[in-house]
Amino acid sequence: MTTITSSATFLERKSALEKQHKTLLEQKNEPQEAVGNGIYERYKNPVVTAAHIPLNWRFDFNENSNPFLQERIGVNAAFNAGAMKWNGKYLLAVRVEGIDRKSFFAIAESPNGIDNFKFWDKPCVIPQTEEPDTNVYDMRLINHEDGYVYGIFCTERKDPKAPKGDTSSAVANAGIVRSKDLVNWERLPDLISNTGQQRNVVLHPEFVNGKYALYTRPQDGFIDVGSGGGIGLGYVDDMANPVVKDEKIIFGKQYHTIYELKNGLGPAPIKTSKGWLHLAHGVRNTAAGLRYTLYIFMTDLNDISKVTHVPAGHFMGPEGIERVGDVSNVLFSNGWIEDEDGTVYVYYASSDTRMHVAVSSVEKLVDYVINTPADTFISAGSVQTIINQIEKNNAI
Ligand code: M1P
Repeated sequence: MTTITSSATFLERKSALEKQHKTLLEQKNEPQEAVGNGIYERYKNPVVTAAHIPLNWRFDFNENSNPFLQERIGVNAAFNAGAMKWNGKYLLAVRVEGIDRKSFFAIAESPNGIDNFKFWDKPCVIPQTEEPDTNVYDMRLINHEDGYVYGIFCTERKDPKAPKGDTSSAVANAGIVRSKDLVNWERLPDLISNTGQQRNVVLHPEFVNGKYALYTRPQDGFIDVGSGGGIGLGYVDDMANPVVKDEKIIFGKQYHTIYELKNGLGPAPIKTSKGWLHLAHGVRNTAAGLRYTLYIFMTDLNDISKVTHVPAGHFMGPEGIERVGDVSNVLFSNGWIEDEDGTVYVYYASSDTRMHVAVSSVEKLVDYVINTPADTFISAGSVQTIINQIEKNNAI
């Protein structure tokens, strides 16, 4: 590591900064463990962090206006990225959060999906609706069969009904953009649904009976989902007039599970010969605050409202350094990529701070979702599940 003293010249600082940044971006990544769980391999280094943000977004490199080469625009975190393969490259639509608390989207691209992620020249410019977004985050990228790439994200604005003096209550809804080149985005109206607030809205990649199908997450308040919640499914005739009809909960929250308090869909599902594979997050409360873990479930190929398989417990929970960050004890994913050979890159963020990758395959994930025992919802049931496995092993 290059150490730079306070007496370093402008040029010395610039050269050291550039060297440090290049080293970070070109750092090779490798799997964490020699023998993992057989389901996925976590990779050692985060794939994108705040430190990956281009230097010219953060520093004014004019010595006259910035003689000390100070960082003028700070970045706090880079997390909750949508993902897709595009022109042979692995893209992440990263939620970049400035130190001013504002999140925005920026595309980072890698040649191999596991390292060497570099941001495109400029952050994404998202056109505004009549009522500007105060904050935008957590974009899902969906390559829909209608020929557009959709970006569905959360748009947050101050709650107009908040009592005077309440300067933090907000209203969350789904913002919608679409593009054919991922550079020029067309803004469509925000989602129109019957619930007060929506977050974690995802578009199904195929038409269902000629309609767009949207996974939703209705909620009563900004943080609390209230008495409703759960992962919903509804239909829209025209994305240019996104009125959700027939919204029904297909995966509700449930007592004493990892999705006891709330849940939400991650990226758009992957189609397999056995059903649609879904990645979601589940939230439970603990004495140390909310704990977010990732779980997987499968829905029927011909009836996407029917959940067919749900392994017990989490698919991934926060480990090691992942446990700590701006919002600790959180794993969140809104992006995965299925490669042509069936490899699946699961991009997940830890503790609202940084992005990681875990690598699996469609075959492994289907095996996991179908053959992992389901939750019995009581301790005695968990014990019986273990005894069944011991006896099966004894019989070999
Ligand atoms: O802080 C954890 C996550 O909280 C929200 O997710 P959810 O709506 O499911 O509770 C989002 O703000 C998400 O961005 C964040 O990572």
